Amino acid sequence: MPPDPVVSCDLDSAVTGRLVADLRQQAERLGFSRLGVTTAEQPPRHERLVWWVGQGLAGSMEGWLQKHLPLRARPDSLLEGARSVIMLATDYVSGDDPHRRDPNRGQLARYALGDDYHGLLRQRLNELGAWLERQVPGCRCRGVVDSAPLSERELAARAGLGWFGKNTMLIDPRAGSYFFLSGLLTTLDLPPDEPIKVDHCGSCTACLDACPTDALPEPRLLDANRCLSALTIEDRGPVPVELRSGFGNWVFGCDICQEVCPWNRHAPGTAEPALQPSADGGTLSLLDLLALDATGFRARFRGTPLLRAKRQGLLRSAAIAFGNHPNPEQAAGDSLEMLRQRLADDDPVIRGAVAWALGQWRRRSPRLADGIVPMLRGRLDVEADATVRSELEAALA
Ligand code: B12
Ligand code: SF4
Ligand code: SF4
Repeated sequence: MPPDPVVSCDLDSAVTGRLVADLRQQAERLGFSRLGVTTAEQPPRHERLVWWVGQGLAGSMEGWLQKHLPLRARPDSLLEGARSVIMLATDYVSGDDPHRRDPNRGQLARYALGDDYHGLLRQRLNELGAWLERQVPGCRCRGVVDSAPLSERELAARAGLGWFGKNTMLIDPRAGSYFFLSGLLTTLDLPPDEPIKVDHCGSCTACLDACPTDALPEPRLLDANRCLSALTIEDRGPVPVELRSGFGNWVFGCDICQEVCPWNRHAPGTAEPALQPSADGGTLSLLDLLALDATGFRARFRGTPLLRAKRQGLLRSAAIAFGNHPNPEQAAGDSLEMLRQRLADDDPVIRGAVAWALGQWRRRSPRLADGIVPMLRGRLDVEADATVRSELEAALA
């Protein structure tokens, strides 16, 4: 079948001015917080993205990002004849959990407290695209929310939705950085918005100073090999030992470089029901997490962003968070028995993380050490996996 003809949608400036004003209203009605328009030309600093991936700074996402670099350079490759990209911001922060600093509980990134945002934003993008296609018959639209290789942050910066903070987040001077981005490509030629030219970070370095794993070695440069967000959500396998203490009690994502940012003090937040925290609030009991088997994990997190970490990732991070507990004797109670059970988990990555956590407790509490050492030795007697054996030996050393 021949491809659809590319319908040129040149409108006169008075008509596009009215159309964009109506588009803003329609986007707001659908629940988007802000909107900016840019051209479908190559995103600014695309060469910087190529350099970043080439330097190995993308961590485990390197293969995926590398493969799509040519498409990222050409937004119009995602929709034939695309001339504009409408970038949309959706605020997501929703109250706060008073138990965030409770070391018996695991912290979740604020974006992940409610349902998976992809479904919500996709539905809104589809509605906005359908609305636009009705206004200008012949024009075509395609919505993207992490679903296609679009440099969302770069395009949103060019569309005036924020400036790049030193933490690499896009920050809106009125709304901070707790917002999702999504894009609507269109064949319409819409007047682009102006980017923000001022660097509002000034001399502040709060995010660089606060990052617990030094994942921001210099302003606007992130090393995904060290970022807790990548380590807890994307990465599989054992976490490098030297980064484990930086986890604190984060088990899914990390917001530290946003929490310390002064521009987030007045983040507007959202009342959207789908983005509100589930019954547990913004944290999860570490003990409950470690109790989950494969079926329990799927049932508990179906429809939420947490599924992405898989059981291995979430339980591995929960074990590391237990290992970082400042008062193991207070935590021990039921948790020590749970850690003993997980030392025999089917997944070697979870077994390894549990061995590390027990080693941390053993070192910090001579009282607990009496029970922990035989536990570790008993496991070492039967353990066949070489990596887990090294973890057990290190925990006993
Ligand atoms: C890969 C990815 C990650 C990776 C890498 C993050 C990163 N900083 O690159 C990991 C897994 C670590 C990650 C983490 C997070 N992510 Co993420 N991630 C993405 C994704 C899929 C691609 C980002 C990308 O292209 N990175 C490549 C690097 C090179 O880009 P960059 O760091 O942005 O670098 C640019 C700037 O630094 C800029 N730059 C460099 N120097 C200079 C100098 C000046 C003067 C200027 C102006 C600019 C500038 O140029 C670089 C090249 O583009 C996007 C979605 C998308 N499709 O775009 C979401 C996205 C960026 N992530 C998002 C979120 C919410 C997060 C987290 C907050 C989640 C969490 N709480 O755990 C953290 C934040 C960590 C952080 N500080 O960035 C949001 C960001 C929204 C916003 N307001 O910015 C996005 C847009 C997803 C979405 N659809 O909403 N993420
Ligand atoms: S998300 Fe956390 S680990 Fe990643 S750069 Fe920000 S503070 Fe550092
Ligand atoms: S914490 Fe300071 S340096 Fe970092 S992004 Fe916010 S304003 Fe910029």
